[in-house]
Amino acid sequence: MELNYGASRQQPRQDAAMQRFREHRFGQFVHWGLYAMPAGYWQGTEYRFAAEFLQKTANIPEPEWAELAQQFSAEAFDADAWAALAARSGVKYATFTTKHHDGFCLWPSQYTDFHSGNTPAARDFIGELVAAYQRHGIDVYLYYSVLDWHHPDWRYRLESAEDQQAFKRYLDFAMNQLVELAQRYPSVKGFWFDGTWDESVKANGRWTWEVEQRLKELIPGLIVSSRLRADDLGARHRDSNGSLMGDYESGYERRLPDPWDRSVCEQDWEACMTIPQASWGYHAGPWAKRTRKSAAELIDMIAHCTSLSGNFLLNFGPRGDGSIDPEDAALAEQIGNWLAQNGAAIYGKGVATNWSYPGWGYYTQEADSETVYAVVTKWPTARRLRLQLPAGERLLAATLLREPALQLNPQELETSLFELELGNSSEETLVFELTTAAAE
Ligand code: FHN
Repeated sequence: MELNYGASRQQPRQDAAMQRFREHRFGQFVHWGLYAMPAGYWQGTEYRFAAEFLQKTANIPEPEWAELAQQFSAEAFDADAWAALAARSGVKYATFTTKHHDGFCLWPSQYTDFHSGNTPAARDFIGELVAAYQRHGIDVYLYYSVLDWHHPDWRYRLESAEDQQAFKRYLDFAMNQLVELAQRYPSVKGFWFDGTWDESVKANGRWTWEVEQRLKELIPGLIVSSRLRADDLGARHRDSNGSLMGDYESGYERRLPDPWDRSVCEQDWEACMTIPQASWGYHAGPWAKRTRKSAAELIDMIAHCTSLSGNFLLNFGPRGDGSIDPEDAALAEQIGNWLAQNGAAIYGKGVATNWSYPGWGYYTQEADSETVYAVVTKWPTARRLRLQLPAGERLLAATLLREPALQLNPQELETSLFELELGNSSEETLVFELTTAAAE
């Protein structure tokens, strides 16, 4: 089918910027805004839903919500402390919400008054974060919600000529803000879009196409998530011919592809994940605490994504005063400690093409390299690990990555099937570097 605003390519990008993104494998998502102050509570009631949706779940009139900006002093905000923690957690890139659905901007935008410059904090948080994270060697991406509950011209549907005119003004406003972001922060590596699922946006595939082109003209090499795009007919992520729009698939939200589904490796992709069950913004309630994921569960997800050549973007919701919840900070350190010892199996790695999903964890491999890593996240109760090698190969040795002096000698059970005796080592997530050779 002939499309004017469909996919711009049929194959994954192979330029250096894309290769860099692909090698990162682990990133930090940050959702921070006015919603971090009420943190899931309104007038003493706990709302057990995503904290960044509180304005809707608690039916708070927009003007009342907007008044929160006058309390936003963020006295504990320290961009360098966030960046230092992120670096210790092992992330290679970070994606910050510049404007979430409530329309509040974390930079002093010239196109609205509803921004962080007009708060008691009077700061350009995005500017500070971009500078601090880059100082710590972390690439920065910017999240932007097209959906906007604050702007008078936002429309969910276009049912009248008036809607059409208003929404046209809204799209001009959003384009202006996006150009403003690209011009203020030209060192960012990409844009992550959200809030693009409504009929009004789907009817404007051309605008989504123009946004992608315009931003890429302003920042060469820029990477744009698939969530921005709609085609001529309103198809999202993938155009009406089935081709991916944008540079990578960003539809995996709080879910991962099946670990045996190799079809996802045909394109670049990223999965984003919350620490609690379903809140991206900081939620102070017991509901959010009860559903927190452990470091081991999150490390499993990092390895899971790597084994399918995808990136994992783990969300943090800092508190309203700008500090990071100590439990989140501890989790970040735990993940970072694991990656400091085992990162060789993650960074720059991807699918081990000829190896099938083992069930007890994941295999990862660097493209064109012989070395395969076995990441053991689910311990077999018998403490023996079965490894089914690709036909025609045999396993010579398995070296514990964090303790290279420890080598396990594999036992051959049948052709291409080997077993490792794990002994009594503790049940943490272990990584073995495998040495293989062609069977004689
Ligand atoms: O509604 C948002 C949600 O608050 C959060 O920003 C996530 C992140 O992927 N995106 C939306 C839901 O798809």
